Amino acid sequence: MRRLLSRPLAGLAGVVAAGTLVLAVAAPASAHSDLEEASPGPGDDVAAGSETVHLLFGEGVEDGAEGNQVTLEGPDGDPVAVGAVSVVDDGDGVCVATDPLDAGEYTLDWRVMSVDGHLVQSRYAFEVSDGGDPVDAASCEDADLAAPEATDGGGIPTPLLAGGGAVLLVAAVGGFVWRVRSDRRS
Ligand SMILES: [Cu+2]
Repeated sequence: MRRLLSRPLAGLAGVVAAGTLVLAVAAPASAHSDLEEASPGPGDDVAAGSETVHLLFGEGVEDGAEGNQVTLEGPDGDPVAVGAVSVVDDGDGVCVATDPLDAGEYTLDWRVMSVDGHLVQSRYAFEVSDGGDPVDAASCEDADLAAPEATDGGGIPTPLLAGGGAVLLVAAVGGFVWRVRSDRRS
């Protein structure tokens, strides 16, 4: 009798062990705050005049972390004013206020500090049109969202832009001097 029972039990133990192994392997990949839902989301077509973005993550976002940021690039690559990130959904989601969006193609860059200490980021594109769907941002309604603030575009720090300009200027002056010299030689 004991033997008859022990076989199915051993089989069950094997299944449990195999399941634990699968979970252990899968765990690191799901530990980050990956984007699970968004509105406007990737590939969405939302109504012109929308002025809220809601992102929902698979794990908590560190409230008030300096790394939390959403930037938005509008038609023709123009930066759109976006407010500071508010953490909602008991820590799993974020909301930002934007200037009212005109029709066109948009690229959204998000970056958040996951509660596991990892900075995660990605980007996606969506469309805005007169016939688009309303943004689903119910989670943002009770949040006291920061007013949209204009950025200097693309989230690139100003010193880097200034540095790039200086390099271009040096290259231009260098090229001019070289041409003058080679003209004199001929
Ligand atoms: Cu992580």
